[in-house]
Amino acid sequence: MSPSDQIPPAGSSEETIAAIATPPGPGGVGVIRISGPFSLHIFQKLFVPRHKTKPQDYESHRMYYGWIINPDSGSPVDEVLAVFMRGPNTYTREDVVEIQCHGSYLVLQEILSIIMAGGARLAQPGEFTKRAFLNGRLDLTQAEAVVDLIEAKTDEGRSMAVGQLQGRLYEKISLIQERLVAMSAIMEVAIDFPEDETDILDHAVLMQQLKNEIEEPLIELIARADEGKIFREGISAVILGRPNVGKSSLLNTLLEEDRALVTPVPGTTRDTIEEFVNIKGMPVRIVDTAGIRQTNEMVEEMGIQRARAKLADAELVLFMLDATQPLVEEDLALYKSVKQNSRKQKVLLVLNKIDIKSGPLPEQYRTALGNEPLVSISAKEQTGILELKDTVFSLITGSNKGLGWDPGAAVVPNVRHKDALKKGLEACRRVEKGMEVDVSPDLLAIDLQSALGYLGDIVGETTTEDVLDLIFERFCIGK
Ligand SMILES: Nc1nc2c(ncn2[C@@H]2O[C@H](COP(=O)(O)OP(=O)(O)OP(=O)(O)O)[C@@H](O)[C@H]2O)c(=O)[nH]1
Ligand SMILES: [Mg+2]
Repeated sequence: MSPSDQIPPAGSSEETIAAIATPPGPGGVGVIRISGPFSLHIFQKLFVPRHKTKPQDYESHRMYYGWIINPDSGSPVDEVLAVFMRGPNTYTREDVVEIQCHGSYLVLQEILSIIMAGGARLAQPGEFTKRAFLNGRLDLTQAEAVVDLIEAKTDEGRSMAVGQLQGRLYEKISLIQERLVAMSAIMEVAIDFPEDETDILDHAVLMQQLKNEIEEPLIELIARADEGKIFREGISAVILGRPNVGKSSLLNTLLEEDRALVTPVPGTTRDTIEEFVNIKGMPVRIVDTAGIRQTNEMVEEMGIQRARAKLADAELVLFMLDATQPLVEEDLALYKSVKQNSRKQKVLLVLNKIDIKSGPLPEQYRTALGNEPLVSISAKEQTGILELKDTVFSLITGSNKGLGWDPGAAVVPNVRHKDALKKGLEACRRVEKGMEVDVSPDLLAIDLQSALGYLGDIVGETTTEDVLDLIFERFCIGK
């Protein structure tokens, strides 16, 4: 039978999938990826190589130059370079073809639709990586690292993702799994030979092993997850203050570009504006908002509502004051609403325009604003910005010395991993308690198995389909 007789029905895992792998918009080069058993078959129907090549003669991992032709009309579509890679030495472990054409969205769309007419179906987001995982090329932590790497916003986040992609978390988890398996094996022997149970189960020794070799590494990983979260996902900081204090000027200064409109007219910013800023390796989403005051103007009022809504999402409030003005009722009312907000964020007072009026904080401010940390800056002259960044960093991380660990070398679990690690740790602690009161080995074995199950969820051995779907939904199409 020729491959064309065998194109599998829709929905089968044998289906060949295709997608545009490069982002939309014009670019020098665009890439289309095809993966599955019919990749080469589909490809050779639409590709005319410069040097005539029979389908069976395509060499794996070799670049071919030629033209993509629409097989129906015979008309040329684009001049391309293409590579056929025979599984299993590919990203998905399946047969893969990658076509590099000119980076025009129309060209890419046209080639993709010809490929689909040839028998492939459009890949779902993350489906290439999901296949790589299902075919055993990556464990689940490595698959997740692919998204982290694509989405990393700072060097620290990037190096954490690379470490995980290299399998560092997987190795750590595997080692703990091995130790749990060894301990379970001892339990099994004790269950099988109850008369020798006391010789086999030396609880003092086992408990020590459990603590040192299993629980301690778990505790260490859990702690690192909290520190890592802010570098992987970043935090959100909202700039709040009454009109004209210089909020948009601060956003622009932090971004080092004229992102938001700045004018002397109070009420300039109407919508919220959000951009990422790298603060000592921590991706911080800075949200500039409409100055908050009483207004009858509908658009401004909508902006103010948005500003208040953003307050609820933020981990940090940069509460901005104008050093050239006395505190007014509007400042105080706003400050009060920040403090009463249920989220109880950290607040940093930012006293702006010190290029016009410097000096210590007026007593009136301190009495009204309590003991919040304060930095004095000039958004316009860009003074005090380093101190502002340092203070933001130490408020969030609780340290002013920088990280204290190397994200490139550390193993940093994410929130999903942390959750499973904690459950695994709880199961181990149940084993420990059980040993203290001499419960029977079959009960200890149950908790050991449950700990193993949680670690299996992390690396993808026992993860449920729903969780897998959630993880791969985060990917873009073509990855
Ligand atoms: N001298 C001085 N002027 C500043 C400073 N920061 C902002 N300004 C000026 O203050 C005015 C208001 O600045 P914006 O950044 O638009 O203030 P805003 O808080 O975003 O104002 P709204 O969007 O209306 O709420 C502009 O004329 C800025 O040039 C500063 O540090 N020093
Ligand atoms: Mg503004």
